[in-house]
Amino acid sequence: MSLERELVDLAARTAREAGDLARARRSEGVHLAATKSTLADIVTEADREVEALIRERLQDARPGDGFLGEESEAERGETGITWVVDPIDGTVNYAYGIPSYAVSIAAVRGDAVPGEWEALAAAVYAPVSAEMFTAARGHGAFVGDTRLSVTNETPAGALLATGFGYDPATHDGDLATVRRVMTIARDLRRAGSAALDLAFVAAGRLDGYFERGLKPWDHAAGALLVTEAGGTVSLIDCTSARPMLVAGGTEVHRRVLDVLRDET
Ligand code: LIP
Repeated sequence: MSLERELVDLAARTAREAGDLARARRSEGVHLAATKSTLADIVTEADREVEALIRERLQDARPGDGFLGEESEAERGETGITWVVDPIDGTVNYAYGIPSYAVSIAAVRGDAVPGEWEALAAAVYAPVSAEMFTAARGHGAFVGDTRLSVTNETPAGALLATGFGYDPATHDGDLATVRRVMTIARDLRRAGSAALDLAFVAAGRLDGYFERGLKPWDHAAGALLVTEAGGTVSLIDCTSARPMLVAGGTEVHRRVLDVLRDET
């Protein structure tokens, strides 16, 4: 079995167990553990418990790998492989009882820096729909056993998704960006989970996605789903505090980039 297939099998097994724990905790009632960058940037006790489970399972299976997770200390490994993990992506949805949240687990080779790493395997598991999105580098992207493919034709305009950060001071600028991108869109969705937005682009349920200010764990797995489904993903303005991620079929990706570049 190739390394990529070994990693994706481990990622999927772990994501499923972690997602089922998250769903169980949600049914028992969610407890706020802390706020982070702003009052809106929350972490629940379930976020921390789920990440601890993921970390333990991955460490047991592959001791020596690195780990970069949203809720715990980063750890450099010695195998050249780092796990990039968002235990509950869509945390605010999760806290409010909105079912659009997912466990996002990616295995990357090289430094755990977006744009520098080589993503090898990805699993995005949505516990409420029980949909498991997976990709192994060079082997395609799937939901369950169904192969995924991005859209290419958008005669009525592109169905796009985006998101907004937790800092209200950034909302005005992000809305100005939305206003510009809407010139090439048929409509816009804002579901609240970058991992699921990217999985939906890979599945052809969205034509494209753009968002400024994502963290590495928000997009590490979803970006591989998109590229293994035939799409393109770019991270621009990388030197800024809030890089912009753009994902889609090649034509939609290009058109969004063109609009964003006209903005500057
Ligand atoms: C979330 C992203 C979402 C973004 C939110 C937040 P979290 O990640 O998935 O796309 O709009 O601001 O960053 O905080 O739920 O892991």
